[in-house]
Amino acid sequence: MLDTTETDTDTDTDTDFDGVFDTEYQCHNERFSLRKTDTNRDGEIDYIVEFGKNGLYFNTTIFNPRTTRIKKLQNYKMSKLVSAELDKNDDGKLDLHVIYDFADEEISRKPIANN
Ligand SMILES: [Ca+2]
Ligand SMILES: [Ca+2]
Repeated sequence: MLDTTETDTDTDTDTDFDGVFDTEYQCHNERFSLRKTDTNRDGEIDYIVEFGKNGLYFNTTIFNPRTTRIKKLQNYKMSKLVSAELDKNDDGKLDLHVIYDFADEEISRKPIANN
């Protein structure tokens, strides 16, 4: 049965007022669920933030603006960065897993096996 209380809205925002929409917000049940940004204004989304139910950062995905492939995936707990996966050699495959402590210091980094 369809829950009619669910709402989804999209909002396009021109954050630097240059007349071009660069940021898109997606709302679910009147809270932000996703924010997509074209940080270098080339028309391609290169920065995506996903918000958790509490409205805090859940994870961010950063794309390499040059290759438009995924560059970095960051995972948050209560808006605190806890871990990340990175593509160090720009081949479009995440190859390094990093874990951070409470001070955003790296406490471990280990390679991700690519196949
Ligand atoms: Ca871009
Ligand atoms: Ca790689």
